[in-house]
Amino acid sequence: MSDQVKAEGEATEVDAIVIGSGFAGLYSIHKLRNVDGLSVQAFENAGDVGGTWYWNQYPGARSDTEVNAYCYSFDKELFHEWKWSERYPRQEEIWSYLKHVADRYDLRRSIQFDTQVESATWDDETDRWTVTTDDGRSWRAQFLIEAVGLLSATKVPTFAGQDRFRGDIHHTARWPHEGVDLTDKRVGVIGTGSSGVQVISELGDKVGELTVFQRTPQWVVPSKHRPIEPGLLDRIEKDYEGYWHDVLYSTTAFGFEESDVAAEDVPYEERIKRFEEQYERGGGFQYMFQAFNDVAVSRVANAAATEVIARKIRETVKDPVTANLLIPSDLYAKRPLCCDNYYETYNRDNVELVDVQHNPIVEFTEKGIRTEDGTEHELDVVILATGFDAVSGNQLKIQHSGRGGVSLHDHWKHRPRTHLGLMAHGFPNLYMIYGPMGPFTNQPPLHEAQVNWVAGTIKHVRDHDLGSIEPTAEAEEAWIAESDEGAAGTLFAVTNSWINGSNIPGKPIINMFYMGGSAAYMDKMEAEEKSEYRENFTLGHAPVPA
Ligand code: N01
Repeated sequence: MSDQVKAEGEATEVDAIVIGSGFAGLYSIHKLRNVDGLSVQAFENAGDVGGTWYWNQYPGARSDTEVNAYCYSFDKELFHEWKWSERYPRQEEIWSYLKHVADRYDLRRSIQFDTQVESATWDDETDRWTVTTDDGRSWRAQFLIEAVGLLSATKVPTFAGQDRFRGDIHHTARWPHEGVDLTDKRVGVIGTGSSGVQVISELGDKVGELTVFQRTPQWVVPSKHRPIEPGLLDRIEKDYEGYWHDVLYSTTAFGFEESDVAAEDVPYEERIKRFEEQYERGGGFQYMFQAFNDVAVSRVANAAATEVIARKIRETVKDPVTANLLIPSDLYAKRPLCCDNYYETYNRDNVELVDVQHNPIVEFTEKGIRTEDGTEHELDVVILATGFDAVSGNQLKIQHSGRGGVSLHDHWKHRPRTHLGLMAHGFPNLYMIYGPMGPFTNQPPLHEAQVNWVAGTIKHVRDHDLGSIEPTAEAEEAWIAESDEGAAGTLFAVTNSWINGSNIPGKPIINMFYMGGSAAYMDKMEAEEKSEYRENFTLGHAPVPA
């Protein structure tokens, strides 16, 4: 089919609508339009492609996944021709890569930028979604692919008196593209997750004064950033399919060898020794999954992992009071993070750590931030590194009306509900790339795998003229039960973070991931495909063909 759109009534009709143009959205457009020949219209609320890497231009932003697994795999030529310069590339480099991909595969002509999709309404008679955008237009398509980002809807807390602050306030994930001159400024950072840790480590020696408002410390290991291992990318090219197969058929899809040894099965001294060695090699997911295989499930393994990090914090941070404040009291069971120079930053004379767990922020003043002890911290700029309404946040910004007029808000009132983290019962032909109860893994390889699976279902529906595909209520229920059971066996389930929604006041605190690992997840998708979607889906209005 051609790439042209055809007008029908007031809405413009295409085969598929894609929302988002980050890693997943760009590949969706390429796969459906360039490879499978569908007409595709994409919408992007940003001014350019890039998704996360468009928005997160804060100082110090970089990937904490090694780049050999943080890129596309679908085209070996692309892999060969793009020369990454760093093991953990900076935001600028990843954004350039995604812009290059958009140009190389001529994707921009299908994307309308600066456009927010406001609603999506399913029509059972015609098997079409009608999508409205904030420019007042309507679009129709049989298939709707939402690649709206797992960590994209920002969490922006409002503090008393915030409006009267005379300085500037910037969220890390909405960082001004023209940059912010922080030279010699008095800068406050609220939040010490991945974003905060990166920004703090970057700014220590660049600003006048840095005040870190920490509510909950996180376990940080160094990334041990270094150039890409010489010859690594060439070696990957020599067995390209084998390499990507191994990435996908691992637990985390991070592209490193994962341990098959349980820390619980080795003596204490051996446990500590291995974590010490792993700490020196650097990398957050590596620290959690490369030394041993039970850090996320065993309290014994977890305690050994944190014992080593706590010791390193004490060795690194000269002031013992500050060191103690930086040592978490909870488990090592948030999304593991890594950053060089983080704890060292607190040894600088111009850096102050304020413990807002025990001495909370009371208000913003004209000059800065006042904490409960009465101290007014004078600031020129406040950086909110306060994170995201993760996983379901962006999906719920769109007003979905599914079969029978049921809204996604209602369907997800008590919790997000999906089958495979991809589709929801009552919402035919709607695909959520990396939606709730999707796999807890490195994302780009799984984005591709999910989009390929989606394309397979679309082909099946079109080839058999079925009109629509949708998971059954039973399949959705079973997937939630399986995901919850798997997650309940992990320590993530008992640790507060965005992973279970506990960072957003009022959001249901509930499992939002399939924790069975990438390989098991791939098997699940393949099984659906092999059964021609007969087991867990309703195909069209008719009973599933025998
Ligand atoms: O967000 P977070 P993030 N008052 O939710 C604090 C990915 N990512 O943007 O824990 C005071 O982890 C909050 O404190 P608390 C990655 O997957 C990747 O840093 O709620 N503090 C916490 O310290 C990551 O896991 C990369 O007590 C408040 C912080 O803000 C995910 O994004 C880089 C507060 C939020 O931490 C999210 O990371 C960046 C308040 N009212 C992000 N509200 C890389 O690849 C929140 N906080 C490297």
